[in-house]
Amino acid sequence: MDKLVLHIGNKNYSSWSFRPWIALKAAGIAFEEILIPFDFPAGNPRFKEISPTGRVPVLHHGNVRVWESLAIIEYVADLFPDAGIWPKSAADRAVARAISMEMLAGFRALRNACPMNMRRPVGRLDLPEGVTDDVARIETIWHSLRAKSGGPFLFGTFTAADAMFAPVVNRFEIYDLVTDTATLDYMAAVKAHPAWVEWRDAALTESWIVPEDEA
Ligand SMILES: N[C@@H](CCC(=O)N[C@@H](CS)C(=O)NCC(=O)O)C(=O)O
Repeated sequence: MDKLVLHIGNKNYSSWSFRPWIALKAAGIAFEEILIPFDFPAGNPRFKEISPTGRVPVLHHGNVRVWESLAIIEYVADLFPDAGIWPKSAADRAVARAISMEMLAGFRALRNACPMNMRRPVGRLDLPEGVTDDVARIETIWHSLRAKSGGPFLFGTFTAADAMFAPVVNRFEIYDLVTDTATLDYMAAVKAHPAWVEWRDAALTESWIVPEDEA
């Protein structure tokens, strides 16, 4: 089989790159990673060469190009159906996909006001309207799924659903958005995952600064 090549942006900032990257790593799937930094004021022209949308992440697999974080995860899950990327039961998979799509399409107030930033020291912001509602909805999702599965992750073991919410764990922490013990327990479980640690450690060695992501 051709090798999987995942193109990503800066590990410090690129939340959409982080999602498929951590899903593949956690599932033990081998891939090559090519990091293209946002080190130009108007984006990096190389994004347009590798990705139909000019955005990362994008997966190259032989002649196949897959863009959009969730589509990349789905493609790899199709290639490796036994890797446990999605939960085992059809009912759980449906819920996992539903909340992943909520993440992809929603939580805009939180995503816009509170960019992922692995090296930002913890500190609160004046939050615009909508962020509190986004945080509450995410906590409801996390609590109900972990109560049902028994944790430590949303569906017990780490799945693509946890991957889709991984950047939110960083946002909740660095902008000091949550205090609930069950929420903090879930965040601790995600942050202790070896794939999270590998990404974060690499992010901390990066020197690129993107001013618009420094909230
Ligand atoms: N919906 C897309 C979002 C991709 C996206 O917005 N990527 C950002 C980086 S996190 C990007 O490539 N930005 C560069 C640009 O817009 O020039 C996905 O899920 O993959």
